[in-house]
Amino acid sequence: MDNISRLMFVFMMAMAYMAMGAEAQNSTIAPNTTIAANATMAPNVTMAPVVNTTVTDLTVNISRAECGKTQFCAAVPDNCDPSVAGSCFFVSTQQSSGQTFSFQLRGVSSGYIAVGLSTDSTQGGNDTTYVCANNNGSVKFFTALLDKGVLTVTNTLPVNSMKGSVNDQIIQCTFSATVPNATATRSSDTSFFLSISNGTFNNGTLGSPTAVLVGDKAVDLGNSTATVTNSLNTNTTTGNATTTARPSTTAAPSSHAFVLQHTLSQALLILLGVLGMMML
Ligand SMILES: *[C@@H]1O[C@H](CO)[C@@H](O)[C@H](O)[C@H]1NC(C)=O
Ligand SMILES: *[C@@H]1O[C@H](CO)[C@@H](O)[C@H](O)[C@H]1NC(C)=O
Ligand SMILES: *[C@@H]1O[C@H](CO)[C@@H](O)[C@H](O)[C@H]1NC(C)=O
Ligand SMILES: *[C@@H]1O[C@H](CO)[C@@H](O)[C@H](O)[C@H]1NC(C)=O
Ligand SMILES: *[C@@H]1O[C@H](CO)[C@@H](O)[C@H](O)[C@H]1NC(C)=O
Ligand SMILES: *[C@@H]1O[C@H](CO)[C@@H](O)[C@H](O)[C@H]1NC(C)=O
Ligand SMILES: *[C@@H]1O[C@H](CO)[C@@H](O)[C@H](O)[C@H]1NC(C)=O
Ligand SMILES: *[C@@H]1O[C@H](CO)[C@@H](O)[C@H](O)[C@H]1NC(C)=O
Ligand SMILES: *[C@@H]1O[C@H](CO)[C@@H](O)[C@H](O)[C@H]1NC(C)=O
Ligand SMILES: *[C@@H]1O[C@H](CO)[C@@H](O)[C@H](O)[C@H]1NC(C)=O
Ligand SMILES: *[C@@H]1O[C@H](CO)[C@@H](O)[C@H](O)[C@H]1NC(C)=O
Ligand SMILES: CC(=O)N[C@H]1CO[C@H](CO)[C@@H](O)[C@@H]1O
Repeated sequence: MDNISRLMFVFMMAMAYMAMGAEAQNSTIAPNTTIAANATMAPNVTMAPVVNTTVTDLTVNISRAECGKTQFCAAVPDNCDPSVAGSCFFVSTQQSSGQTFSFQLRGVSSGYIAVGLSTDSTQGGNDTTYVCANNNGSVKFFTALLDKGVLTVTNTLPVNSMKGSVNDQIIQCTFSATVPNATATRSSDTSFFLSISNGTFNNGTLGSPTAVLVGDKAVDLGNSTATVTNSLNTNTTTGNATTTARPSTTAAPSSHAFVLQHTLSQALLILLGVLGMMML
């Protein structure tokens, strides 16, 4: 009897060990458990990729050659050509994958130009804004949130591959950005009310943006054949910020925490089982 239960105990311990081993092996395959461990403490924190604020020189003029083909475009005046001198504000987006897009932005300003993504028709309420500023003749890139007519620089939004050029008052920049999930617009995760604006950049401070284009409807940035009408053409309303419920850009951190809990509770169950067997 004693030997049998001892054998059973060894057997069960081996089983438990193997089970834990298998789970552990699996969790090493799964990405970045260190983030997951911390994520239980801060489940809401945006898991932004490494933000590289280095801006390299853009040596070509942005063009509208791919508009309607591979890129969604918006411009003021309508369909203006950004590749030649003159007052043309232009933005294009091309989907790389999922929520990640290549952006091209071009406009006229002594300070900065910016493209904003809003999930509602009102500008503000912490709209994601990508800013390209003329910093003594070269482009300085910012990510910012627009609320109540004020840009708050965060530089935490996931962007990379920034390029830029300044030619007198013509500012151009290109970058890759992972846009937030536009849950509020429903039709698509990548549909936004798009805006283009400019403003002053003095002593490193972004002045309040002046809208040049505000989209009349939410457009899917990944739909190259979509078009946007500038609602400022007919009606110049200054966007007064309204407080709207905004989807928080959450990472999906809980799965690892779950695996960890799962493993622990399973090990506990097995141990309890072994203990139970020993009592018999
Ligand atoms: C690893 O996890 C996946 C899903 O999370 C599961 O399908 C698979 O069976 C697991 N493998 C092992 C060895 O536990
Ligand atoms: C959790 O993250 C915070 C800041 O993000 C850091 O200061 C802290 O050391 C982290 N804790 C662990 C256990 O990794
Ligand atoms: C995010 O965190 C805030 C408080 O920090 C909380 O009120 C909110 O419910 C959280 N949202 C999600 C989606 O977890
Ligand atoms: C940032 O980007 C520039 C140009 O793309 C690159 O040369 C540099 O190594 C990057 N820095 C880091 C820390 O990734
Ligand atoms: C590029 O843009 C600049 C400034 O807008 C303009 O002066 C120049 O002629 C353009 N180059 C070409 C090749 O169109
Ligand atoms: C913004 O663009 C408008 C229209 O081209 C221009 O009149 C204004 O001077 C620009 N703002 C700045 C700060 O350069
Ligand atoms: C915008 O963000 C700031 C700082 O996170 C917060 O204090 C403010 O309430 C937010 N505004 C809206 C409308 O969500
Ligand atoms: C965006 O959010 C919606 C609703 O929460 C969800 O169904 C969808 O899978 C999310 N999309 C992405 C790409 O995260
Ligand atoms: C910029 O800063 C300098 C010195 O700090 C100050 O004299 C100047 O008035 C500032 N300019 C603006 C436009 O704020
Ligand atoms: C793209 O936009 C066009 C024009 O608005 C529309 O007809 C088409 O259905 C859209 N395509 C998708 C996949 O949403
Ligand atoms: C703008 O449009 C709104 C309704 O769409 C209207 O009530 C308002 O009078 C218009 N403003 C101007 C300046 O035309
Ligand atoms: C397994 C895995 O995906 N590890 C990644 C964890 O995150 C670092 C930096 O963010 C990556 O370099 C690793 O590849």
